Amino acid sequence: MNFYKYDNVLLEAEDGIGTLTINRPKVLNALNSATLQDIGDALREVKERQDVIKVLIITGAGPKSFVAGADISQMHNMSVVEALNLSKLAHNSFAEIEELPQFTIAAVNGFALGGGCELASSCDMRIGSNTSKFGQPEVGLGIIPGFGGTQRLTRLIGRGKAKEMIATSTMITAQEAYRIGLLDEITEPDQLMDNAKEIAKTIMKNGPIAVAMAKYSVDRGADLPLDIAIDMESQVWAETFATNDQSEGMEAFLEKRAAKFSGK
Ligand code: DAK
Repeated sequence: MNFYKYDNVLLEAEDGIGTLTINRPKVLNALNSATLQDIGDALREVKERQDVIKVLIITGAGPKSFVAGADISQMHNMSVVEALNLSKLAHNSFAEIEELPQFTIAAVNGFALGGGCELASSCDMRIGSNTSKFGQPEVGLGIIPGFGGTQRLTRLIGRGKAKEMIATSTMITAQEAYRIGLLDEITEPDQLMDNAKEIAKTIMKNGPIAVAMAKYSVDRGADLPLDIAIDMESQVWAETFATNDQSEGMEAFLEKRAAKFSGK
């Protein structure tokens, strides 16, 4: 097992699966600027270490919380300039999650509020324990979701539900999050990480370049008009024929054996 240690996050890698744990359990893993900085640094490490991290799981330390939002004690007397700097830090990190070539899974082990819900929404999929809770409480603090919540959440669950969650600022249960499409799976709390790792292993059986290109195609295409998106998909699809993984995947099928992908 490899460990990359930062002050506020832990990055571990085992059997190709990376786990990034937001590690401030005393404040329910609230995001201050140092933590956002650490997340950004860890993500750059993840991107560079595709040899040891094929899929990334993001979770929170402790039994109670994934991330209970931005750190209110740091935020409450911020100036506009400080708010802008914090905003850039967060936007960069959350965009880096989306742009990682590796598939990302949020394993939501408790509260995912404000910036926590936004962090989970930046991942490729979300699984949650049946005790997890989601919410965008910002308007109750006199601000609006500012780490992409009015945008990514809307794309995940639709305008009506997103506006309801944001304007009421009430928490929803894991079951409700599953019903509206915010959670992709629900598990018992003690099975959450095992379940996330099982999903990661299933993904890792496939061609890593194809997984990265499929992720890219889904994300890029989602905001384009359909005809342009289909064009883009054609290009990306054709590019897979430049990879060894494509020859190996198809030869393995024809030879009735399991493919051995090299990621080249
Ligand atoms: N920030 C700082 N400390 C927090 C925190 C947070 N978000 N959430 C919890 N804590 C701390 C509590 O103060 C408490 O500390 P001590 O009193 O023990 O020192 C400890 O964590 C345990 O929390 P509780 O005692 O409150 O635990 P409970 O089980 O009673 O309640 C709770 C759990 C999650 C319901 C409650 O802690 C809570 O309501 N927390 C706040 C949730 C929240 O409103 N989060 C912030 C959402 S706003 C930006 C863009 C976006 C944002 C900011 C800036 N820019 C563009 C610059 C994002 C904003 C947000 O995320």
